[in-house]
Amino acid sequence: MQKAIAIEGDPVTPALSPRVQVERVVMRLVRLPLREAFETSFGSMDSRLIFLVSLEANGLSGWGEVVAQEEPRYSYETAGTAAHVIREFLAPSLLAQPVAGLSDVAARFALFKGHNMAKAGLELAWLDLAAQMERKSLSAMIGGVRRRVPVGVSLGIQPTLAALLERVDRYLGLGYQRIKLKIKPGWDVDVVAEVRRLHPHILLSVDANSAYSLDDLDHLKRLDDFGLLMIEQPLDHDDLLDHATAQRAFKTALCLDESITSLRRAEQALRLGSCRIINIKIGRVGGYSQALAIHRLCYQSGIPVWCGGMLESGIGRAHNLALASLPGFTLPGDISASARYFARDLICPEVTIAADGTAEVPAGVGLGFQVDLDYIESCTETVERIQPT
Ligand code: OSB
Ligand code: MG
Repeated sequence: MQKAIAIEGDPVTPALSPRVQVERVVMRLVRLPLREAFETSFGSMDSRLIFLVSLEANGLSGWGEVVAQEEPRYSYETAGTAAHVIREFLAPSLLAQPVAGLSDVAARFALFKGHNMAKAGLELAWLDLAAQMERKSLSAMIGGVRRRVPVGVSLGIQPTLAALLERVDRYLGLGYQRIKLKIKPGWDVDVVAEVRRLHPHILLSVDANSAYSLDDLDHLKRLDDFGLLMIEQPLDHDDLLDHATAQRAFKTALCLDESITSLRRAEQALRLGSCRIINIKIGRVGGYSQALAIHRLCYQSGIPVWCGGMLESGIGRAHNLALASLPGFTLPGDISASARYFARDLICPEVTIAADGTAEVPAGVGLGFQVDLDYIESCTETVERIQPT
């Protein structure tokens, strides 16, 4: 899979000159109802609190999304911790002096430990702002090469098997190239067996969101018989060692999601053999700077990557489309159509999936979508503006 596509050292920073004084950081909470509840091994949700951040400078607004959820179930961060860390630490460090580029943003944030989703929200907003200033798309800013990206769908745990099978049919009918089933103890081998029996040839994967331990290895090994594309994050959210033990026991590739929180963790996972595939989520790894570095590492190591999702609004989704346009993103991402989750999205037009199971990478300036400010206003719960003191 190694092809001669050059990956620049840092395509994002050098082009931008001069330095930009960010005038204001705006945090905004918007609640969007989900079209149906989304259940994983760590819980169920029926609405999504969307955390938007924007950076204002020279009459422009760059938009990002903080993907932390309301409760610390997927990760320790919450919308509340992210607001605190942005308000008290990250926004003041950005506002303190003119910003020279993405690596400058990353260097300022590196002084604060953890809180990757908070950092990522601001890195996203920064890149949109920088892209607008350079009149480029996000994809062009980061060296993207694809104009369309393959996409799959993530199907939550359902009340009945029949409900799941109906959804599998529905999303295959819409063209999605890969079906990912959320699993947990009691909703795993039998469910996968039935989906596989009915669809012998589809790209099929499972995601346990850390619901198992090595004690379950004999049970999980039964998943090895279904020709799965991958088994995502079966074990603890911060584990690499047990996953390495598990990967040695499986024919099927393991994929890490929760455990990959930085370039360093990705390097360690590859060294240990903890997985053969990596799910890159910009939010989980702290933004574009780390996501690009992990992509580069995996590309050079022959490890396929794909773009994960966090039930983002169109603003986060636009950033995911840009990320997935990089050359190493060879597997379908969790970048479904806006309509898979929301009756109405925060951008115009919405993200759509073509019948061939691909989504277009916007070529327009910045996000490449219009931010629907009127609609955002109408579903905003709180707004907080942070200015230099
Ligand atoms: O583990 O990939 C995950 C959603 C929320 C938190 C974690 C995950 C997910 C998904 C949905 O699987 C992906 C999406 O369609 O946005
Ligand atoms: Mg996952």
